[in-house]
Amino acid sequence: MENLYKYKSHIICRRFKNEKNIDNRIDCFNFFPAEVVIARGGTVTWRQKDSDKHIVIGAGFESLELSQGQTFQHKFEEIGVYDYKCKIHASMKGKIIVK
Ligand SMILES: [Cu+2]
Repeated sequence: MENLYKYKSHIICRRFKNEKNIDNRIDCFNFFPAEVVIARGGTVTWRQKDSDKHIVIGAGFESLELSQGQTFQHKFEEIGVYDYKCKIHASMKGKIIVK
């Protein structure tokens, strides 16, 4: 369990254990928290706080081009690990772990 959470130098990860709904912010060219654990059937909400536009893309989900203030939601029905990134800025990466 413990090794599921990795701390990266420029990204702060918070722990969410079996929470149903997660708010995820896009800010300063980072996904924060970059890695979250949710329960199966949970929804992740990405809140775009950055002045630059971003597109969230992962296996089975893709947002529109998000401007500041916009949000994107995806419900995760299947257990698994979902890596995602920004379609515009490849260095922006995140991970959703669905249990
Ligand atoms: Cu981006």
